[in-house]
Amino acid sequence: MTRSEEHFREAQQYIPGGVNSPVRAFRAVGGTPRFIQRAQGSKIWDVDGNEYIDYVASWGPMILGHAHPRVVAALHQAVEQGTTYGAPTTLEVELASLIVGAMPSVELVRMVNSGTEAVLSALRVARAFTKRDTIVKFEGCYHGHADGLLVKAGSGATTFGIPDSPGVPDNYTRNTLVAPFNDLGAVRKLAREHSGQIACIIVEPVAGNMGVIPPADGFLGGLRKLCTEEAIVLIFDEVISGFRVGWSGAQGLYDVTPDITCLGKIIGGGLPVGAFGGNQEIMQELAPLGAVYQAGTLSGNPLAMTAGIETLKLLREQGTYDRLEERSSYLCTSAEKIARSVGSPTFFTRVGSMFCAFFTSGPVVDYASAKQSDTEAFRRYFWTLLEEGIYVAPSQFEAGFLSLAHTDEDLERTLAALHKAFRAAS
Ligand code: KE4
Repeated sequence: MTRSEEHFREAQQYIPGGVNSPVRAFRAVGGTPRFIQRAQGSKIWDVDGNEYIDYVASWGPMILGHAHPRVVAALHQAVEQGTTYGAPTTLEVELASLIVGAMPSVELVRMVNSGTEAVLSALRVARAFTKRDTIVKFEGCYHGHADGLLVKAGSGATTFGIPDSPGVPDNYTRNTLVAPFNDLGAVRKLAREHSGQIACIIVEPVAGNMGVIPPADGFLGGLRKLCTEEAIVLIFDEVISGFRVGWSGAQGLYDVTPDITCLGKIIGGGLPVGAFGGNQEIMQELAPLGAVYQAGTLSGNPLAMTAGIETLKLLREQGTYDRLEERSSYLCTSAEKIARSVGSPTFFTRVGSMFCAFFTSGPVVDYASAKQSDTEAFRRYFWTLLEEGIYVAPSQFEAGFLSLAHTDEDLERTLAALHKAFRAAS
């Protein structure tokens, strides 16, 4: 028995399914999840001493690579000053100013402790601001596990085939309308049918929870136009894409400005952080300025702020996104050639350094087409890669991520392993 198997058996005695987040349990691919001992740069090591080149990046945050020396040093210094005070600190102001400077939609930003918390808070503010209750989301988009959003969610919910989670009362989702991603006509139809009732439309501007699906040309701009015409709050959930696809996220890349932006992952530099921000008019609804209540014991805590500040400062340095773009393009273009050479029906998508290989001939443009993927072929692909020391997400419906720490050697080793993995999948 491997140590991961031993630890997994023990973990299941104390933790539901042995994990603190379902997708980590490897249920979609079978087998035993690897218990990770440590990580450095582009590598992670499991408790059996196996080394892997990591393309999960803790589901997105680790864009610099793991344990970046500047982040570690800053955390060492910060922890000597105490871990949390429950009082204002200059660190919160520094991270907030970095976010305001980077994100066109954000004039005021509130820190929270997860992406879920950022989204549920943003929905509350949007409903208060518009005095409307109905929200629109997109099938296959995942915005965390807040009750009203667990409707045809992506990520683990898709992996588990639980489009609607038990435990969510019907009246919690009665106000949630769902449209297919990239289908502007469907959204316009909902807006007509529910005219004057829709508080907000929330979208992952680059879908990252049903695999990676870029927005169709005109989709985001069309949502912006519709929301402006109907006085609907447009929320970009940039928990993944924020600071991933560019310094100004997807809103900068596609030049479409939402009313509220939700962030997480990268802005915490590997510590628990979420944030939501928007223009002054909307954000002033929030206590203590306005009446919308939202709070958090550890919101803006010094350690998470420190890791986030150091991460963003490093990302702001010249050429980081050009380097990520160039290397991600090389990896994915080469992988596509390999898949074609072995006759593996795959459809590749990529935006910046987030990407996906769907095991279907495609095209993949929304949840329905993503679900055409052959998850059995994906399972064979996953396990072949893992045995070759390449660690990708244990689900077809997640994103792959490249970091600034991945070396040329990492990419060449990965491409060699992909030859075997695509053969195993086909
Ligand atoms: P958290 O509550 O997990 O910090 O963030 C929720 C969330 C919100 N919005 C988007 C676009 C997200 O992708 C997420 C969380 N992403 C998943 C991975 N696809 C987290 C991994 C997990 O659930 O363990």
